[in-house]
Amino acid sequence: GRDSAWWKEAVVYQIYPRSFYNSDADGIGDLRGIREKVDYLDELGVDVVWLNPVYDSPLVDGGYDVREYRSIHPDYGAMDDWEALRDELHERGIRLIMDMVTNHTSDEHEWFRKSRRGEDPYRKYYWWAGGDPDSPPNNWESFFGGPAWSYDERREAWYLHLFDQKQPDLNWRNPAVREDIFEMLRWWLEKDCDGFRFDVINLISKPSALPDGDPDSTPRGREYFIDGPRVHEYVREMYDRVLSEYDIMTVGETSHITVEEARRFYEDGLDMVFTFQHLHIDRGDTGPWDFDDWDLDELRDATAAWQRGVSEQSWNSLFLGNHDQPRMVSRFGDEGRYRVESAKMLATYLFTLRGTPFVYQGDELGMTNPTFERLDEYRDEETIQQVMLALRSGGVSTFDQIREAVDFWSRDNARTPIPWSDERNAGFTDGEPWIKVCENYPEVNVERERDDEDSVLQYYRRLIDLRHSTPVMVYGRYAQLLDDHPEIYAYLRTPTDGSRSLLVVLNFFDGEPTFRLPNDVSYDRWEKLIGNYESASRDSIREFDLRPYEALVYALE
Ligand code: TEU
Repeated sequence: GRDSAWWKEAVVYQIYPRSFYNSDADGIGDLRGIREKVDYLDELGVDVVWLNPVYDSPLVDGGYDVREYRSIHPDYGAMDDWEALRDELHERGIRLIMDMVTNHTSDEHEWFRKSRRGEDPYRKYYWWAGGDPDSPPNNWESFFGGPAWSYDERREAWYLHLFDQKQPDLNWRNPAVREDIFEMLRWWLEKDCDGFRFDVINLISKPSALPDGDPDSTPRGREYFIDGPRVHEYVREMYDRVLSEYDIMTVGETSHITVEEARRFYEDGLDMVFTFQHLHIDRGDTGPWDFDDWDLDELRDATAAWQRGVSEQSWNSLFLGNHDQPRMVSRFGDEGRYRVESAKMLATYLFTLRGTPFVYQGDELGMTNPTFERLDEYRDEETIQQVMLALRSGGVSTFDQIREAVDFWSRDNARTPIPWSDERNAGFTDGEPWIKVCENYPEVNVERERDDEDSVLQYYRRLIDLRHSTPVMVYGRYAQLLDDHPEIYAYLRTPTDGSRSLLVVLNFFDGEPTFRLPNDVSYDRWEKLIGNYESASRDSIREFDLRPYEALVYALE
């Protein structure tokens, strides 16, 4: 049954392979590199590894442009390296889930090459539309900026791409497309992979009429392709025909989704989805690269909506960062003076809510955004395209004018190599790294944090242990306290089975506010389970002052 399941109790660790560890001095992280570091994952205590795409690909979008689903890109190794990694992980009891990109393929995928030549049975594998080569079929926009349509000279027709023009969207209305995808999923499951993270799964269905979108929305057309008309039918079919036959974990990436939609995906058979409301609180409204201040009310409201609306009825994922987002400590904490304290506080938030926590590689070290000095230090295609668009549109005339936005949002913030030591290139490679290393690696690195009891890394280990040994941390109900405190986020996790409750108190800023436990919360005994400062011996937890970014978890009996 789904009431208690291994994936609810699991802690997931996300690996961006290009930046994890380089075993052969070509400057690019690889599968053997990950294998050499399996001890590290084991010591950390994680249960599942989610691997970002490693398939054969022209790599215009970090591998989210798949050329061949059943093979490994030579940058990362070969299929036997993947098998060896899988075995090594399985020996330690760590599961391995793959990133599955099924909304689109690369334009170099065989299906698209044949489709563009009009060859059967691939002719209708993508979204083709005829018409004037000067005007696209509708006004839809790509998530990477610019029109979502490109004209293909060979086929003399337009094709749809919600991302890069080298990422044409598959036509899921065509049953043969679904059949081919299902077969490919089965192929990976038969190879003993333990599940999938489904890339942009809520974008796979589009209305066949392809109507124009509201001109004021970003990206234009979103009301038609986000949670499109047949999306649940497709996901359910995928579950019924493939996923339901295996003991696996699945998580759908679903941007801009509502609470109701998230519950429906769970009913369709996905174990959980990634929601983004809490990562929209600092987005501005004048375009994709605008940013804004956020306050604790916004974070609490977003978190609570999902805790109440999804986690209790179905199941939720918990995350504050991934390979597309700024580093969580730079964004929601303090990357300067209180880097260590705030990284630990945010981790406490992540691990004490109801749902399955996802740790993005490097967050367990308290990694920050790097400083890129020049445009040519960026590697991410989205970053480069958005900058070019801004320059071309005439809104800005130099890179420096949009520098701040790029510094803030570029996906490369999260893609710098894992700092293993304070040696050259942070011990990531003996060659030249494919992207610069973050400049604070002499301080922020694995070797140093391994030896330091007070490091962010050691705190993550303790949190993961605690989660494994404390069922109420996984299954307890979320009961919010102090509904509108501007600095303190506090909640109880209350047991469904009569065990102890948890009290979680998080100071989200650098002030020293006073915490007051509401009078209706009663208990006989209390015990501190974890916190990010030396224990103050306390006579009572009814009222106390917090230190900057302090996080405290108490068990109440
Ligand atoms: O991202 C999907 C997504 O919603 C993007 O709009 C993302 O939020 C944006 O790029 C952030 O700036 C997924 C993958 O995680 C991403 O790496 C891929 O580029 C994208 O799908 C296309 O496959």
